[in-house]
Amino acid sequence: MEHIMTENKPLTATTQTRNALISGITKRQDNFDYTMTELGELAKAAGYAVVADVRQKADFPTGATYFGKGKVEEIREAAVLHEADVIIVNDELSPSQLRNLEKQIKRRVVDRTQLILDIFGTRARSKQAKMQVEIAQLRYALPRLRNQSAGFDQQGGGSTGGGGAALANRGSGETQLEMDKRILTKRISHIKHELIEEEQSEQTRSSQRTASDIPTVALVGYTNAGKSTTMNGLLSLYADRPEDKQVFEKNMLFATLDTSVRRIELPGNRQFLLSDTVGFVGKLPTKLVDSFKATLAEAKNADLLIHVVDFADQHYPEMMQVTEKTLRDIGIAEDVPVIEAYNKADLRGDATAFPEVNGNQLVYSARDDASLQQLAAMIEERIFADQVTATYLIPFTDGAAVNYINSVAKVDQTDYNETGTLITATMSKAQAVKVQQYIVEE
Ligand SMILES: Nc1nc2c(ncn2[C@@H]2O[C@H](COP(=O)(O)OP(=O)(O)OP(=O)(O)O)[C@@H](O)[C@H]2O)c(=O)[nH]1
Ligand SMILES: [Mg+2]
Repeated sequence: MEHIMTENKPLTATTQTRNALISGITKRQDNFDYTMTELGELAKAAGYAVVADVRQKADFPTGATYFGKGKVEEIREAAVLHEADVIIVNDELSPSQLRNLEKQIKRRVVDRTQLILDIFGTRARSKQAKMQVEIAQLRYALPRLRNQSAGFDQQGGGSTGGGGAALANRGSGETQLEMDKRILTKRISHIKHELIEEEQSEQTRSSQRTASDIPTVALVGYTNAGKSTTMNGLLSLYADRPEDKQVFEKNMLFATLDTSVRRIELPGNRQFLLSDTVGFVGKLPTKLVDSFKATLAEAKNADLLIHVVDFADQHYPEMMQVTEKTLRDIGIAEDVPVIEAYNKADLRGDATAFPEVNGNQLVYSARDDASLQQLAAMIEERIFADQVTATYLIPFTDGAAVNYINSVAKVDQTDYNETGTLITATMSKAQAVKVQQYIVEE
């Protein structure tokens, strides 16, 4: 079964750049041009050079071949002319559309779903992310398995798409196809099982966190918006421990696939946990969203979301819509408060002033300290909103309560009298409940 796994190898390291033709149907999408630009970016992220672009103006795809007859021929000719090895299509194709197109164009066809799965496959680093991506890839490949060769090279490109050809022939009794399907199905349930075990240990970790009463804040948003850069900026100003590592940030799509959680400590012992999450993109395959639900659990359980937006990209409104829709699909409660954080203000040509706050919106740059301080102040205002300030008289016999207050609260004053320690402190209601029997003044 190992040979199925090899599909996860980085494309660029093992294969030279392949030429791709990108293609799509306008349908009735307002933002069609943008989705094509993005398809080109996704292709580059997967290691392709985009050499041609063919579009069809139509309201609906043609059933059997997705594109109309004339357009299929045009794509075939353009592929020959521009020496494209691979045809990339802007939608998810049905298994038969994919097969028919490959037969007629005599090139490997990759749909948008496959492309995104490929990128995720090359970016996944942690065990959990790798398993999540592999499940999504296998679920995509299963209905697309087929008997040998459509008469062209199906290998390479790092995809599971032509999986049928990649499996060894074990012969006898079962057909090759049945055998391949059985192997894939078995592998899917095997990884699912492992993943559940992994997630359970993960859940224990995050429930331990909740138990510690520390509020959690999650950075969410479109890929490349600047979530990781924002996390790193906040870390460099407010890291609780110097050894807290910076997360990976890069100008590429899907730089982050794993959720990282770091502890931030604002002045006055105001701690919270900040998590950086996987970015979203238009038409993110539902299978992939499903598999990443566990990773995104951090966002789901958050007390506050920071929706990071690339304000320097003219398509930011569409990106915000996609993000909001994806969050709904994941089942993130609509009542979780959100800060809309319009990032990269420094890159806007129109001399946008920043940092600037307007209600729950912040225009800022993740590379600017004043901006990050402003963001921290907004976070503080929201997650520590239900704080109570009180004076506690703690008998000398309960040193643990004193330690607890010192570790979670913002302590305003400490005094001693003959019966115990008098502390005036501010902390969340949830924390205050634990020492409420000692309250002498509110
Ligand atoms: N000029 C400028 N560049 C920024 C700013 N914030 C982020 N960037 C750059 O934008 C690129 C993407 O940033 P990341 O922080 O990796 O984006 P991300 O949202 O984590 O992206 P994914 O992990 O792919 O979802 C990087 O090259 C950053 O250096 C900013 O405020 N100004
Ligand atoms: Mg990132």
